[in-house]
Amino acid sequence: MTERTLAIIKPDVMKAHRAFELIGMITDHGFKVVRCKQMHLTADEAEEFYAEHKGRSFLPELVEFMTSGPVVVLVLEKDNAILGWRELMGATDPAQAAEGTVRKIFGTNKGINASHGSDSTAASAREIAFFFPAHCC
Ligand code: 3AN
Repeated sequence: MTERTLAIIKPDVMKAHRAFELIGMITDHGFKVVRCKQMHLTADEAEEFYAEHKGRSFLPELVEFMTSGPVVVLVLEKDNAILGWRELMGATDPAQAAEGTVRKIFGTNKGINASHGSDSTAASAREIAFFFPAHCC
């Protein structure tokens, strides 16, 4: 079934000037990029986006990292896009990620890990609406 999922190219990849290399990897794997924008998240936006992690010890570090520079936010479309993008990203910790995955290639550690991907249908709907409200595009 054709699905849409939300991807974020995190500030580490942007700082390394490798965003287009990563987008090329995404399209080479058959994903269509149906929305795309660069933005610089505020701390409020990052906290709201990661609301499910409220109270976790790593949240302040995560918010600091996600607001440390621009990100690129994309909506990807493909058959089974949600699981497919999670698989292409690899494990949260780049050290545990399989060879050839985004986090293995672009990530540094569990916090600085190159990309985000929605983890369920409900999350993809919430996250796509968060960044691309219906009126905007
Ligand atoms: P994933 O992005 O693989 O779904 P989650 O949902 O467990 O991982 O965590 C969301 C984000 O929080 C991760 N992408 C990572 O950047 C950060 N994170 C998760 N666990 C840690 C940790 N132990 N230390 C630092 N950052 C973490």
